[in-house]
Parts: sequence; structure tokens; C-alpha cells
Amino acid sequence: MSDKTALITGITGQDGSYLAELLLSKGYLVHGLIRRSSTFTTQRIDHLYEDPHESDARLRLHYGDLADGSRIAALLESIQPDEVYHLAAQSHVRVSFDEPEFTGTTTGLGTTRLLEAIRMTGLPCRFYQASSSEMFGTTAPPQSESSIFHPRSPYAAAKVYAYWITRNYREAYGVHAVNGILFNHESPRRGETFVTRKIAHAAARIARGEQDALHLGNLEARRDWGYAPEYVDAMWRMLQQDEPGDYVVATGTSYSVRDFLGFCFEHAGLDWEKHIRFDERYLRPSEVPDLVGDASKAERELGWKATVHAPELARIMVDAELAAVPAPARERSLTGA
Ligand code: NAP
Ligand code: G4F
Repeated sequence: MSDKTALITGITGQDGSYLAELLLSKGYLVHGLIRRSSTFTTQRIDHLYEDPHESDARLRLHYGDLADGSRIAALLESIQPDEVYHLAAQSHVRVSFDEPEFTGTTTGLGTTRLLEAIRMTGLPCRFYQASSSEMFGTTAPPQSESSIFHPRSPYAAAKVYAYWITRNYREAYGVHAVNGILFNHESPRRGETFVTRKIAHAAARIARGEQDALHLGNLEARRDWGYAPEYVDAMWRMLQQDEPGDYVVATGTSYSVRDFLGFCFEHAGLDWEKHIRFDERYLRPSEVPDLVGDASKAERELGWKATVHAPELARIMVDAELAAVPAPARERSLTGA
């Protein structure tokens, strides 16, 4: 068991919740940064809750926001983490076209605020940056650590900036900072407006007779979809290396949105073609057509390899939706996300 201390930004998100579970299971003291909100946002980590009045609580939450550099520095000073996993971001590509400036200041500059706080406090902590396969954009697959970036959205442009500022703090100041270039990874905890969760949720509702149609955009885009719990293990492995580096994390297989629809609806006993409607509001001004990762460096150096691929992932996600208490339709058609 480890006696290390970690700080996770984005602990209330999909990846943050799985990473918190993983680190707690390894004996870490886990601190999480959460945003103040008028309603609770901790649903994904409620099962990990420990009474903060108990002195041996291993999970501790702190209010803070990526826009607030002085708060981040004060937290680092008091927590003194050995490892910082920076996962917080405005993470929705389609939304980033509506909110490009906000996406830049959180997804891009948020990384600088954390790295600068590490530099100013002089902490010898290790730093993980949640980089993204979106950075490759239109670069032809398979994409690896040496592939060229061609960002196709404000989100991807912000992630390219964050990738390079992470490398810069490594080269300029010797910070043990790594980029995990993760391809799409999904789970039953995936945000409800990402396409896999949207499809799995609708398939379960249609199977139960609670709705009839699902509106989607581009069905031809291809993604390399993996299983989120496996991907947070790769993050941890990266920070255990003696030398910091950058790693692609992916399954190496790609399927179209149309394929994923087929996997989910077939598993729910449905013919997807009877239920899908096109809605142009879900199209992006510029699209990323085809992502397939080459994760051979991660396999070689981290001993990491994906085992769950899209067909099994679809079954996991639909089963979780079918087992869940029926919930309202979650398609946010007013927003186009
Ligand atoms: P997610 O579910 O959208 O979670 C994002 C997290 O960031 C949430 O905890 C959110 O808090 C927090 N956050 C957003 N803005 C913030 C702010 N201004 N200050 C503080 N916290 C803020 O994302 P995810 O799927 O877990 O992804 C984790 C990271 O990996 C993100 O950086 C994402 O861009 C990146 N990534 C994801 C994938 C993927 O396929 N999932 C692939 C590559 C890279 P609230 O709960 O309050 O909203
Ligand atoms: O599920 P998506 O919204 O994920 P996207 O854009 O690939 O981004 C996700 O993965 C990135 C890694 O490559 C992360 F960095 C990022 O944070 C996020 O987690 O869309 C997947 C594909 C797109 O091509 C989109 O155009 O599905 C297509 N799509 C078709 N109809 C739709 C819809 N996407 C959404 N969200 N909603 C639709 O109705």
C-alpha cells in the first residue's frame, strides 16, 4: 500500500471518479478539487464519501476553480501532494464552439495556472496533464506520440496549448510533467451528452417504451473507444515512471458512430434504423473524421494494454442503463450538445 498524497482536479467527472477509486485502493490520501455549485455535483463519487470529521478520512474535497490561480497555489501549499492529476476541463467539443473563450481559459490556461503554482511553491510533485486525441484532428490514423497536431475545435486548440505548456515546464523548470494523450474512453459514468452515453441511454429508454426517437448528428465519424476504468490505470502508471514522457493511450481499433449505434440497439433488442432522426444542430463546424491510436509505447514502457473494445463497451453501457432506475430523457436538444 502507498502512503502517497494525490490531488485530482476534475474529481467529480467520469475519469476523476475512477481515478479516485483506483488511488484509494492503493492506499493514497486523495484530495479533490470541486467547483461550488448551487446543486451537488458529487454523484459520481458519493459512494467514496468519508466523514471529514473523522481524522483518518482518505478522501478530502476542496472548493476551487481553474480560473482562480491563487486558490490553486494555496491548496497545493497546504496539501503538499506527491502527484497532481489535472483532469478538470470544459471537455465537450461541440460546446467549445459555442464557448471558445471560456474553453480557452479553463481547458488551456487552467493547466498553466496549475503548473505555475507548482513552480512558485517549489513542490517536487509529479504532474499529469489530460491531453486528448482531439489534438490530432485531421491527421491520418494511426496516430502516435510523433503524429502532427491539427486541432479542429476551440477545445482541441486549448488542449494543444496545454500539451505544450506541460512540455515547456518539463524542459524549462524540470517539473516531472507528463502528457497522457488519451483517445475516447467511455463508461456508464460518461457525461450524458457524449455520443456513446446518449445512444446507450436512449436504447434503454426505447426498449422500455419510454421514448421512440433519438436525434443525432454525424454518424460517419470514427472513434477509438476504450473503457474508462482501464484508462485511469494508464494515467497512474505514467506518473510512476522514473523519467517523464508523453504517451498515447488507445485500443488501436476504430468504429463509426453508426457501428456503435448498431452494437447498442442490437444488445437492447432493437433495430436502430427505425428510431434514429438526423438533427443538424449536433453537427460541428469542423469535424474530426477518424481517430485510431497506436499505443505501442504505452504497452512497451508502462505494461499497459486495453482489453475492452467498442462492442463490449456498448454492452456494458446498455446493461448499466437497463439496470438503472428509469430516468427522464436526457437529450438536451435545446443546446445542440
Ligand atoms: P468530464 O466528465 O467532463 O469531467 C470534467 C471535470 O472537470 C468535472 O469534474 C468538472 O466539474 C471539472 N471542471 C470543469 N470546469 C472546471 C473549472 N473551471 N474548475 C474546476 N473544475 C472544473 O471529463 P472526463 O471525460 O472525465 O475527462 C477528464 C479529462 O480528460 C478532461 O480534461 C478531458 O478533456 C480529458 N479527456 C477526456 C477523454 C475522454 O474520452 N473522456 C479523452 C481525452 C481527454 P463539474 O462536475 O463541476 O462539471
Ligand atoms: O462523444 P463525442 O461528443 O466525443 P468527441 O467529440 O470525440 O470528444 C470526446 O473525446 C475526446 C478524445 O478524442 C475528448 F478529448 C473530449 O473531451 C471528449 O471526451 O462525439 C463523438 C463523435 C463526433 O464525431 C460527433 O460529431 O460523435 C459524433 N456525434 C454524432 N451525433 C455526436 C452526436 N456527438 C454528440 N456529442 N452528440 C450527438 O448527437
